[in-house]
Amino acid sequence: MEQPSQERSKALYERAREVIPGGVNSPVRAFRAVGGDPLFFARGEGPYLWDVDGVRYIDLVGSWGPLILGHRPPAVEKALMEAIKIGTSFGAPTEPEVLLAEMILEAFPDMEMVRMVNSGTEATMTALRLARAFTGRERVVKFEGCYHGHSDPLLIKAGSGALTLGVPTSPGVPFGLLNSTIVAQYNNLSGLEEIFSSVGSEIAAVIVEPVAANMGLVLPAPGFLEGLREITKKHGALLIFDEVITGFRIEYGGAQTRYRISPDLTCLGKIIGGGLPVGAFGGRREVMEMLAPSGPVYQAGTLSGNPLAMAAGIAMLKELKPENVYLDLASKSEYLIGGMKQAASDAGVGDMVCFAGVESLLGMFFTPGPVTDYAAATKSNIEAYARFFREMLRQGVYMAPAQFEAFFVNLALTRENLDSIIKASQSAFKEAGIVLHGG
Ligand code: HOZ
Repeated sequence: MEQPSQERSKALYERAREVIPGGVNSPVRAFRAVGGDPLFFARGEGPYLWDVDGVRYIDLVGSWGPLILGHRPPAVEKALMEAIKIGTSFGAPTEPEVLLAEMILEAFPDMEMVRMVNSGTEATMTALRLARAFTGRERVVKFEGCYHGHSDPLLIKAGSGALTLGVPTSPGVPFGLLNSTIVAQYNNLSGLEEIFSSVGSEIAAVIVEPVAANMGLVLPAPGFLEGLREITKKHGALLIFDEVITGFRIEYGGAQTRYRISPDLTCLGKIIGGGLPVGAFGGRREVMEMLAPSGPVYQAGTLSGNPLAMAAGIAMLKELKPENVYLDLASKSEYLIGGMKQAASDAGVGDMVCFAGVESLLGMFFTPGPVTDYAAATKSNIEAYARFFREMLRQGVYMAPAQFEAFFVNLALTRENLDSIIKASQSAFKEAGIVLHGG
């Protein structure tokens, strides 16, 4: 199968490897899991990305989720242009921070206060510190295959790039933390109950992706999130929802609104900055008021509440507010997943592939499934995914360059784009079938 020219990407990759470890600033981008060299992108517009060799791709990654409106949505671009005229960073309070905080609290009715940071990693890292301080306990529970950024206590049995590269527990994480982070199985409430019945009084918090989207896409089983709420409440531990991917994505108020669960703390990320570097965490007032300067728990940052990120976030959330936005996203997603299922079945691999989706957050495994946890997710045939990915790319569709990620539908995708993706998947599933059928 002939690939479009990647001459300039290759040259840039060569240069990059001299000056950036692995040639990339975030590991999954290196294409190690799918083979070939990474693409370097020149620009994006609406549903498309163009690489530096001028090849156009329909984008199903959307900067790993935040680009719900597609690339360069006019409202966000206009807000950024206005903001840039005023100044790019003050390291001091500004009005847009207050407005974005109000908008977030309106979207998440159980959140009473919110603090802006610069990334999802910072949000989850600080949420844990806060939970420890609030409860006076040290240990935290996370679920195998969930990814909450790359702070030490959370880089244990982690998903996403860590799983893709085969280092779910990274070297460099202090040995002592292996004891303070307890790893449980996603969707297994009895396992969690056992943990709590033996060391419940030491557990400060349970942190979870309410829809796990970093080991591929794994949905919460009915009752799982309710069970987490019940168990944590019973034992006086906090429940932290990492909604970096699901917040404002699966609906305006995130997974907690959809599944009607009220966590104690919520972490948000890039979506609330329309793709600019930003994160936030928020929750109950009595917990949040422990943060400095109201309380003693320290967290700070010159770029926290950065005016450009705030302006982009406010514009983005305004665009997401009308109700039909999520209906439109859902109908595009349904159409896409229906077409891809049909394509898999036409290619003779329908019973060897399983799909999952919540609104515009989609996933696919090359295993019959069901995939309910990390062990099942890692049964996916990653060579089949790699072949599928390469054929999609050859046909101009850019998907996540790793099996253990989700894919994301955006509002800029037209029916014609969706049909092109489905058409490309017909031959991509055939390619994957060569591996799946042992050819
Ligand atoms: N680990 C991120 C996705 N879950 C990838 C981030 C990136 O490469 O930009």
